[in-house]
Amino acid sequence: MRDPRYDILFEPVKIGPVTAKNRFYQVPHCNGGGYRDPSAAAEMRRIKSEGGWGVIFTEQTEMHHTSEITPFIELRLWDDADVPALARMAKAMHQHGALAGIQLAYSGINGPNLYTKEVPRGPSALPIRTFTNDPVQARAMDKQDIRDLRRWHRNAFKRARLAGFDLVCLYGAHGFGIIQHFLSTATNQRSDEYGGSLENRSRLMRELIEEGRDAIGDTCGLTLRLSLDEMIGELGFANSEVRDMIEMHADLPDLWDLAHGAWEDCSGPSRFKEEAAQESLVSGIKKLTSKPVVGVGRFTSPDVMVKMIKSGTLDFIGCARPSIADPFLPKKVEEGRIEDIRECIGCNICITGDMTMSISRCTQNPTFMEEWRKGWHPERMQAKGDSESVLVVGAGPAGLEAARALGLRGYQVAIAEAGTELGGRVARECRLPGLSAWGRVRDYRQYQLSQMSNVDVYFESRLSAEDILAYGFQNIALATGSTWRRDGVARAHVVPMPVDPAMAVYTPDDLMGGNVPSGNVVLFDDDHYYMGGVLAELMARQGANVTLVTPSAYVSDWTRNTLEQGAIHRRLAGLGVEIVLNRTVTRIVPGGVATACAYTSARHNIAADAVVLVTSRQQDDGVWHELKARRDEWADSGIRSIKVIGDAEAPGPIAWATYAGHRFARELDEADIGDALPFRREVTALAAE
Ligand code: FMN
Repeated sequence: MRDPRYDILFEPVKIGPVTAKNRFYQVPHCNGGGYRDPSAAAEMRRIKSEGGWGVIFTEQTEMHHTSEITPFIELRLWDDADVPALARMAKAMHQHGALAGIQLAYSGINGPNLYTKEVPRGPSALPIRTFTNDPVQARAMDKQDIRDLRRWHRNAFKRARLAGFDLVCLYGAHGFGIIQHFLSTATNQRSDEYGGSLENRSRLMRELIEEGRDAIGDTCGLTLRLSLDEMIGELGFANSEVRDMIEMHADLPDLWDLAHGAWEDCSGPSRFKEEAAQESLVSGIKKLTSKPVVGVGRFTSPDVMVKMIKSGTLDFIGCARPSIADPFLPKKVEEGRIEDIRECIGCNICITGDMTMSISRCTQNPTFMEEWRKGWHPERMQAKGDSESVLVVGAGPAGLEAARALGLRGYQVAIAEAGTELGGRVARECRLPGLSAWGRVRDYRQYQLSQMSNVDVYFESRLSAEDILAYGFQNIALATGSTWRRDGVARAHVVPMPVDPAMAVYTPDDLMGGNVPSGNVVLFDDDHYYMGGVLAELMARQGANVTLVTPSAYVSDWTRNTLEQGAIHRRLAGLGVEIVLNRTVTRIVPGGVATACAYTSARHNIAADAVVLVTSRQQDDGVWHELKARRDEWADSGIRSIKVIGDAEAPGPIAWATYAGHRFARELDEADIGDALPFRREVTALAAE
């Protein structure tokens, strides 16, 4: 039963000619699938319809071939051939009563056109502004180009309508859309009627919307997505001017969709941004227009959502990441199952699917983008197979997810944890600066397990191979985790690095265990994800004088894929951490470290009282090897299967561990598929010769 205080979230709201059944609005988000995996993307959106969202959008859809963002894989609406796949997506969104929305993007100076080889166009002749700094420039559009662009938009609107969408959103946010490029004096340096005054800079936007309305007719709503502040200083389209523009064109679109800054500002990870972080920037805008307003802010708490509506700040609760972590968020609020919400942890691993052109993952929801590929549902598991019992050894993210999903299937599950708390690495890492929300990986599963009568948890149970053989469980999952290496082995050193035995050498496990060095500390980061930067922050906050040395050209290099690399660099620099890039620690010597430039033979020593090695991890798989060696005893012990999963198999990010746990649970007792591909995929059909 729904708590009446959440009733307001379930009121229907009109968007132009259509009505959303509630205020839960899934804003556009890509998923790494796009045009390459349209069935996977469509099924992912269908699941959100089942989960109760009132509005569901596609990701950005390239609306014309003269503006595309290869290598990133988004949707395309280049010509009629793209309509059927999009129609399937719209149908999937509709299945449980959501409004289906498509976001149209003309990327202007954000589209390098690496695939189509077309010359990019923008309001002014400027270099393409992409993550990848492509050596390409856009030419300034003349009047004919603008007329062409308006016609292309009308065509795209008609195709979107043909595909069955109820809402079309023009993308003018995150520095990614041509509308923003015209609105901002940073990118619009024109002197004709499309440049100069705010009225002139918004002319193209007005023309596209007015003409778009004629093209889509009166059964489809038209929305506009803008950033609340471009966040690039004086020349940018700043919050005050955004407000002026909204006041000037108050009722032009059917809804104002207010995102923020560049993508990294808008999708700020929990390490740097709280829930509802944009509240002050969006507050008051509703008073400038009679049209509904949607805003974002990693909303996972229904109470915060209610506050946003009741305070008159927003009409719709926009969610991207929370809808990925829990596609059933609205349904759970509706059914009064608040504790069952699988809250987004704000790690931004979902974004890495897009950034690495692979396919998205979610730490909390391992079924994300596997709904079609593997037939995985985020809330349901198939019934158990023909065995009865499973012992899960280790209660880190892999073990917890395995136990939860196995419990749902109906197995008798015992989870044996060597320590005194659940969570494994998550329990340790969520105590590091900025990572407290990561504890939700544990909290969600801890609560779910507490509700299952067929799952028992045992603490202080460090099991030996002997114990496991004696206990009589039919299936065993070994999720025993990993330990950070103390010998420096990773990428720069594939064999142990020379270490002076008198020097104090620490690993991330030492620091997470409370053993934090002070004085002059060198941290060598050859891991390149978040851990090095987080530990440098921890030590600096505790007063150490930290020098972070990394062979990479960026501090915490891989976090460019989670859009937080800039924020990490800024924070460390602000804390006085000295950042030494393109340099390797070659050995630990008396009184410090010897280093070498990554490119030249330049060498120098850095003095240090202590050295922290953030390099790689070693699997804690001793029990697995013992059990493997005793394989001929398994049958007599009643054991049908033993599998090592998660970090104990091969260390990776937390999302890899929850995925491994989930996969183990899905595949237990299932038929062996041999050499067959373990997922579905789409293969381009070639015409027969
Ligand atoms: N915003 C867009 O306007 N178009 C996109 O295609 C798009 N892709 C995104 C992909 C991912 C994986 C994520 C996490 C966000 C994306 N965004 C995109 C931004 C979101 O729409 C949203 O504004 C932002 O993530 C903040 O909302 P949240 O806190 O609910 O995630």
